[in-house]
Amino acid sequence: MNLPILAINLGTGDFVGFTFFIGSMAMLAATVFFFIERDSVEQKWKLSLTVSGLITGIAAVHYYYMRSAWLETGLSPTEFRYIDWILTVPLMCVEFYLLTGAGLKKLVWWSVVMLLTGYFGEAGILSIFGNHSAGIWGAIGGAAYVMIVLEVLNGEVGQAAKKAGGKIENANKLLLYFIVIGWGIYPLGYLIGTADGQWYQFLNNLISDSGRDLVYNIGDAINKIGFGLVIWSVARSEK
Ligand SMILES: *C/C=C(C)/C=C/C=C(C)/C=C/C1=C(C)CCCC1(C)C
Repeated sequence: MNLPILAINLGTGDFVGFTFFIGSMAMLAATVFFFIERDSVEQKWKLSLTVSGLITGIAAVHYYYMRSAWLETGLSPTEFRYIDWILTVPLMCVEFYLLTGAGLKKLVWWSVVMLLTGYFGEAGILSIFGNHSAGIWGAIGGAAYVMIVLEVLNGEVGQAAKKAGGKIENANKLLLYFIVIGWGIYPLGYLIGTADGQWYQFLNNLISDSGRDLVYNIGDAINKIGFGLVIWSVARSEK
C-alpha cells in the first residue's frame, strides 16, 4: 500500500524555501503578538494594532499556501502573492489613515493601480504592449508607487502628520522610511521575475529567477512585521 505524501521535505540549500518557512512562522508569531499587545495600549491605538495583526495574519495564511506551492512545484506563487498584497497593502494604507486621519482614498487608489499593473506584468497577462509589456506595466506600477511616496511625504497624509506633530509626525516619518526603503525593494523582485527576454535579462544571469521570491519574502517580513512594530512602539510610548 502506498502511503499518502503528507509533506515534501525542504531541500538542502533551498534558500528561497527557507525564507518561505521562516516567513510563515514569523507572520504567525507577529499576529499573536499584535493581538495580545492590543490589551496593553490605550483605547485610541487598539484599532491600529488590530489592523497590524490582520496584516500579518492574512500574510501568515498566504505564506502557508505559498510555501507548499513552492515545495511542490518550485515555481513562483504569483497569484497567492498578489492576492495577499491586494488585501494587505490597502490595510497598510488604513494604518496611515488611523494615524493621520487623511489620504485613505488616494493611498488605496494608487496601491490598487500599483498592484494591478504589477500583476499584469508579472503574470504575463494583458500583454497589450507586446514584448515591452512587462516593462511598461512595471513603469506604470512604479509611477503609482512614487505617488504613494509623495502622498506620505508631503501630500494630504504628510501635511496632516506635520499638523498633528509629536508622536504622530514621528511615526509617519518612520513609516515613510518603510515605504521608501522597504517597499523600494519590491521592484527589484519584479525585475528579476520578468527579466526573461528583456533588456534587463542580465539580472537573471546575475541572480537566478528564484531571486524574485527571495526579495519578496525578505521585503514582506521587513514591511509587514516592521510596520506593525513601529505602530506598536509608538502606541506603547504613549502610556
Ligand atoms: C505586504 C506587502 C507589501 C508591502 C507589498 C508591497 C509591494 C510593492 C511596493 C510593489 C511594488 C511594485 C512596483 C513599485 C512596480 C510594479 C511591480 C510591483 C507591484 C512589484
